[in-house]
Amino acid sequence: MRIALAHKRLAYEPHYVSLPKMQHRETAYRDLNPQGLVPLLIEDEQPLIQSLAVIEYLDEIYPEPALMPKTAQDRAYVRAFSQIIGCDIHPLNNVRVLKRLQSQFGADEAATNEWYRHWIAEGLGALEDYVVREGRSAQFALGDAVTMADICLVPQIFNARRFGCELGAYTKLNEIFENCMTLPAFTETQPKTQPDAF
Ligand SMILES: N[C@@H](CCC(=O)N[C@@H](CS)C(=O)NCC(=O)O)C(=O)O
Repeated sequence: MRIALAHKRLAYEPHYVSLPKMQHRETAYRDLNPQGLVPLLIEDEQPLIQSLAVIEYLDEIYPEPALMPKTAQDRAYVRAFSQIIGCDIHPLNNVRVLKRLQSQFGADEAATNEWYRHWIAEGLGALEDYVVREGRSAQFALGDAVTMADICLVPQIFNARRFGCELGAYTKLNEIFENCMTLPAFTETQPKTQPDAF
């Protein structure tokens, strides 16, 4: 979401919610997001949740530069790409899931990392095949303009690197990642630029 805001050059006031300190589970935060998950955007006193919904909202209200393509076919592709990450990869490797593996099933750090890497390999492997089969990508996931798909891919690659995943096989995804990382919207929002990054 921060990448979308940066890409559209939208000013906002950041508030940091610490996951290690479990601030996302505090009542005050849950009053805004009953799921107790980040990110959250408040606009006109209205809390907006779920990254993909918020990115599409931003694109509707602030259409330039567009993050969703013009044709229905391309939009279906961008949504499918984004949902492979946001709905099928990320939820399996979210902090609360990894913690639950440890607390309920006694998984140690090695087993947890193995779980993480398994779902990355399965998810990104399928995504690489999908992008190649579709043949719609060029510099970015769809052609030569940034879309929601790129905004989903880059943070997932950063996260996978943090867990030491082997990413060499994903030629097309790596190319897209490197192209994104030449743009200020991506470099200015990468994890190390966040004051509360851990
Ligand atoms: N589908 C939600 C997922 C939100 C989510 O899981 N965010 C993570 C951080 S990237 C989180 O808050 N994790 C806290 C936890 O798992 O306890 C979205 O796209 O906004």
